[in-house]
Amino acid sequence: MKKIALTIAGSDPSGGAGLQADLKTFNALGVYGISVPSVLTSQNTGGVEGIYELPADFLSKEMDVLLQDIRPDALKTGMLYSSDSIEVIEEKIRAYSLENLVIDPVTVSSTGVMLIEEGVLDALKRLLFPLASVVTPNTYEAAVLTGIEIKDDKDIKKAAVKLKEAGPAVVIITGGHLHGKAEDLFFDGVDFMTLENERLDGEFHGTGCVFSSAITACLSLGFTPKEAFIKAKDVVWQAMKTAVSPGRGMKILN
Ligand code: PXL
Repeated sequence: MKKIALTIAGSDPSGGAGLQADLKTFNALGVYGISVPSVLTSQNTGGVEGIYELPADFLSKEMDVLLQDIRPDALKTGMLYSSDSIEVIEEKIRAYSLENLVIDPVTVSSTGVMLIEEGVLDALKRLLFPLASVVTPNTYEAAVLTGIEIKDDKDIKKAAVKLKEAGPAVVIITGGHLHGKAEDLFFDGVDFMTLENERLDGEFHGTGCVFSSAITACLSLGFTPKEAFIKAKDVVWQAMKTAVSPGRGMKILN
């Protein structure tokens, strides 16, 4: 049997981000994907128009019914709209002793639409970060989560150290672009490691989702977080180079 990865994330009908992007990424890495929608969005490649959160008791039921049957080797969370959802997810991770948790602390869409309610980042930090193997904020999310204004490489490192204090085994801050390159910083409490790529032209949708789901797939396959980071960076880069434009808006990784 293949390894199994679970995504708990929002639905993006355009397939660029959210659980659809996660499932495609799991599949591309040879991992069997399962998914629990936390939120439905109405959106196309031009942006998010509407958000409908699944009620917490239904999220709870989705997870129970699935997890009583299938045990994932790794899991990730993406868009979580409310603290109620986060409380349910924390309870299930503990109840089913789930391991290899990756948290993508989604805050805002590529087009600037807020994807979370007040209090969500605090709940994420307090309830889920201590359970996480890897958290993958981008520089904007790292700044919001830590209150550190990020202007240079030193600030990114400071934010990584502060996020590590919230309990995850590894912090990866993506999308530093202070030298005109796409730079990601890995920190495991001891070592820092930076990987960089050239920037590609155009607006891409779902890079954060593909990155964090590639890490999740790699953890399910038994990679260390550092090996997962290196592989996921390459997966995103390759998928950006072969991106498609199914609609009139942003490019979608493929
Ligand atoms: O890219 C962040 C993101 C995650 N999940 C869903 C989204 C988006 C951005 O639009 O719609 C469902």
